[in-house]
Amino acid sequence: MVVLTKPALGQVSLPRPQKPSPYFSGIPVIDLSEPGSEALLVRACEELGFFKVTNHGIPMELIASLEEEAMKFFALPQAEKERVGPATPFGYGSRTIGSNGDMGWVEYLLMQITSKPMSLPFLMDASASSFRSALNEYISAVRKLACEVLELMVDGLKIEPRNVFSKLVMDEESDSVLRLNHYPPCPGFNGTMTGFGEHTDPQIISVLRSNNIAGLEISLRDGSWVSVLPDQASFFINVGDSLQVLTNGRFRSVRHRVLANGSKSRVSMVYFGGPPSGERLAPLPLLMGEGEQSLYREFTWCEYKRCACRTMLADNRLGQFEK
Ligand code: GA4
Repeated sequence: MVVLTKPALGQVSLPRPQKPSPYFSGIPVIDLSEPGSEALLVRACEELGFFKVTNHGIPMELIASLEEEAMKFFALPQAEKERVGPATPFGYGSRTIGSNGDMGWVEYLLMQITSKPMSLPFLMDASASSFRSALNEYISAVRKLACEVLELMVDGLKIEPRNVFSKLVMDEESDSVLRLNHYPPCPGFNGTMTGFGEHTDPQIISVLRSNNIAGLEISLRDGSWVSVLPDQASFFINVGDSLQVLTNGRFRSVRHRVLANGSKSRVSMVYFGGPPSGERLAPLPLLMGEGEQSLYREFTWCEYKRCACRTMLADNRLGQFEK
């Protein structure tokens, strides 16, 4: 472990130095303006649980304006950022991730998305009005994109109704989250280290956008790790654990991690579309072949989330819910 002499993110020792994995040229690219993308999309969910979408229709200005607000926030003095309150579960966090002692070279703002006004009190201040409106616009655009993608998946799976997945993230009670991450430069450190350790996303779908700095890595079926070439104009989509359950393991929840680059700031904005708290997570009967059994025992999203927040990042959390 490397110890900082002049700490940048508080008094800390750095997380493990890491070597970046090779770039992977096989990330599926789904052009949403092209008819017939449903089949490609289903294949991507089955094989990788991860793909990129282009021609998504979200204006670049809307994305840039939230990125700018996020950068302004992360550039504030530490004491001011901490005034937002700790991310337990929602607020500002730095270095600690979740509640099990995981550490990363990252600071973040974690916000719950509800049908009510913004959940973090500091966003209600008059001084935060431009941040608030950038967030609201971004969230509604990205939620719409998540629904469009979920509906294309259903088309590709040849089942009905089209909104069988999207209705869960559109529900008034949907338990969704927006996360703004900043992987800051690290003075005096030359290399890469753990920014956000290996994990899968517990929700249904994650829609990720980052600036042009590399760092995101995904795990392929054979367990090897590859780097994802950054693309600030596109969105990356992750299949989450809940979608893996809804499809009885046909879609694959992707393991991923982020390496922090010691010299350049990486900013990512991630929407996690989750089901309503009380929703029972079970494979869709329409997706079950004859005589096919559910791989999972019965559980609700609320139960799963409680367990997900306690479990080590690298664990196969879903394994605990398998039959
Ligand atoms: C990953 C996806 C979301 O960012 C998140 C994360 C959550 C947290 O930061 O509290 C978790 C992580 C995420 C999965 C494993 C658990 C929970 C950190 C962690 C150690 C908000 C979520 O829902 O799950």
